Amino acid sequence: MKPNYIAGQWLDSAASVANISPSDTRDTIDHYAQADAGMAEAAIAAAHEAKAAWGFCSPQARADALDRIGAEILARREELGRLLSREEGKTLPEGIGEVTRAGNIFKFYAGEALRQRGDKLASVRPGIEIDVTREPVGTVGIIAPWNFPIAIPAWKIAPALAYGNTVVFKPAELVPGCAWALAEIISRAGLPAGVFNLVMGRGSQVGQALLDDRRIDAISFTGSVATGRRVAQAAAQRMAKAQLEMGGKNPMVVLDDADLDVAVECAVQSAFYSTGQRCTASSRIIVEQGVYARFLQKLRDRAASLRIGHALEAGTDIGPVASRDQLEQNLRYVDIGRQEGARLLCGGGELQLGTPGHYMAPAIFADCDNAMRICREEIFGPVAAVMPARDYEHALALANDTEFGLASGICSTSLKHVQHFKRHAQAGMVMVNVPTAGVDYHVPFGGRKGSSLGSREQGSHAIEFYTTVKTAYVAG
Ligand code: UN1
Repeated sequence: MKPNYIAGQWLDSAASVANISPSDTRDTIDHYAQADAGMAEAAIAAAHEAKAAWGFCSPQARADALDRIGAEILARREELGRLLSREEGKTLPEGIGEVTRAGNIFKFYAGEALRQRGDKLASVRPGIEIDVTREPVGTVGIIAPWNFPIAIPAWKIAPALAYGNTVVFKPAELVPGCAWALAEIISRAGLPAGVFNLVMGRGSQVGQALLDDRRIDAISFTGSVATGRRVAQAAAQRMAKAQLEMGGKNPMVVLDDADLDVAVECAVQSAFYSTGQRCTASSRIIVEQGVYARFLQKLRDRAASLRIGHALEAGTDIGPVASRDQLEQNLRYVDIGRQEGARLLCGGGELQLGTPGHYMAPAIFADCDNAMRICREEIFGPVAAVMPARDYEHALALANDTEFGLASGICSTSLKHVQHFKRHAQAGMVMVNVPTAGVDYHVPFGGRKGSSLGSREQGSHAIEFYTTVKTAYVAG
């Protein structure tokens, strides 16, 4: 059994869960300890105790630790990428890519630890000086989703540690493998005991303890809208700082003047790669009427060429769905789309392949209406809803007609439309002639409306969440 890591100790627990590959349900990766609320409490106490040791230490110590962690992740990217693909189901190149991203994130924040600046201002009163500095927010509870088993933990844990916070990390129940491997690397990086804690377990036990305990000063969460809402409510109840990344229903607009090969590639990558399991996936493809028929034909041909298969098999383009529950949800939405009158162009069914896994043929619905549930609710699977638009203005209106606002894409060669779209898309991120999914690691990530709450993740903007500002007045 792989144990939890609390107060610098590896701790077994009475309960454990098996980590099973979605590519082949006969393949058990390992068994992982399941903490109860008591163990979560012990981790919170340890992180709380360790606050001073880490919050006041030299930034050089933080930079060195983060650099060591990043270097080891990068050195082991093939091995960890394999583990990631095996447990989550994204393809091996995607898995290795994600691990590389995680390593780079730690390296980036190693540098950020040394770049903490403040402001010095003249007071309006004579003889007084003011300085404005940042301090760690304290102990951070990190709740991560299953679709990026190492990159999302990295982009929360690395800035938390860089800016001097202590951490209690609860990974998603479905993917403890990468979380455990990451914790094991962090455990050897020279942090004082209690600064970083791994608590694997159920949301109702471990997650709830993080929400309720006053010693958790801030909570960073990525996951579903429904859980996000509960996190926001619990945080507001006790005035804890919260940062939430939730769903998306991201549009990809294709105008008549687009390079259609680029547009089809952007659509296929955004909608289907990583099996559509990204909050940045394009699930609404809005196509101007002049190219509508041609675009659909090309999209269908390209989708037909995708190889669905075992995540670790060379040549696989799309791996399995991550779990049986998720596959069932996807199939339910395909039924809903049919009942709503959308035209199923291809895919949408479960596939039986050489190994028993959760395989699904990517689905393309044509002639969708933006009011349909398949255009309004996040499915989180390889299901694309294509709809026609009369002109650019209509396409923009459809793109913005959603309760979400994470990423918004456009494929066009018109500078005028691209510039207008960049300014008027109601989303935290705009992508022009590139897929909506697959972001850089050193720039802000986040959305508007129902997609996100709180300040941005990633890049130097992460400092907003992981620090608190102090204004000091000093009379000489
Ligand atoms: C990406 O598209 O590269 O859960 C990142 C998610 C997002 C991350 C997407 N928070 O899918």
